[in-house]
Amino acid sequence: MRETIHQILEEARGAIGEVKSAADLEALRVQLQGKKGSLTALLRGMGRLPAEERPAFGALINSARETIAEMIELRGMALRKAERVLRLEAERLDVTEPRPQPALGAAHPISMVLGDMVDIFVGLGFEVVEGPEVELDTYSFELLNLPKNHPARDAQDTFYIEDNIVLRPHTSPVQARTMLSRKPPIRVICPGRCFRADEADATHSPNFHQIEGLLIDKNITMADLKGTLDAFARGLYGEGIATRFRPSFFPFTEPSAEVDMTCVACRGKGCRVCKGTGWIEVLGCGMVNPKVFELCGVDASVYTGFAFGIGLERTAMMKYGINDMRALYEGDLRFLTQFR
Ligand code: 2NL
Repeated sequence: MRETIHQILEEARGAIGEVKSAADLEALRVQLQGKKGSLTALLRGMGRLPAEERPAFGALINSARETIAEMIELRGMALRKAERVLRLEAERLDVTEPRPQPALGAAHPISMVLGDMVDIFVGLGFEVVEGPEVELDTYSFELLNLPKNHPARDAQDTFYIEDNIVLRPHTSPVQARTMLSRKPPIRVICPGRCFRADEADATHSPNFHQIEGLLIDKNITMADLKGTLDAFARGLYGEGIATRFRPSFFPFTEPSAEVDMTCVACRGKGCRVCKGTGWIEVLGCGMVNPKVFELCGVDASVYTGFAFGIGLERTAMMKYGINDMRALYEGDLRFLTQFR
């Protein structure tokens, strides 16, 4: 009997030592300690022993059971520790490991010239104001001295949503709203998206961008306008860039002018870009028409002011040498990321 118990213990020790995982150890434990285990079988067979020998054998078997339980417990601890080490190693995250770099984007050329212009005008004391792209006819036309039946209001040029609602064809409605809601002095620039019913080609897009500026105070003259635009031209393209005014017409300004800048490509010498003239047309401007002041609640006997409008597409094309406006809207990243 002692022999048998000794043998059972040695077999258990060997089997427990060979088990390689906590799950296998549990299966072995059930086998060794369960109803079908060899010790259990011995215990059952005890009935055949003489009564006086039973307690000693019972104690012997129980001690063997305890020894096996201890061996299982120790092996279990060792296995769980080893498994933990493996798991931690597998879960280890090296936060210093270099990763593939995500593709770097670039600001859109329109956004870049917009940023440049806003910086310049903010430096001159202007404030950025924005307004809705879907506008009332009143702010888009009526208050800007573009009465009903004016050719610029033609449905051929303007996107109409309803009789009185349009996609704004310029950002002037933002200035009209500003004049109606504030008292002079006013110094604002109004950048934003505008819409006109044009066919897309190399120089037109039904959706384009503008910055308009408006300055109103006492004793503002065309000299202030000229000085402001000179500072703008130098800010955008550097020293040595001048502006030149040519007479023009806009319903909202009087007098009105179109403004050329020294050609940036040849610095005024004359080249293909400026068709030999040394000048490039960049914007339209003028002294605010007293009629517009009257409609927008500004006292024209006290205040004068100037306004201007600049197309961002034109400016971006000039600055970056882009010859087709459609390239700005096709979303080809190989094209768009080359200007950063
Ligand atoms: C151009 C010409 C211009 C204005 C815009 C304006 C706005 C108000 C009052 C007076 Cl509320 N004027 N805007 C004035 C002159 C020219 O834009 O060729 N833009 C691309």
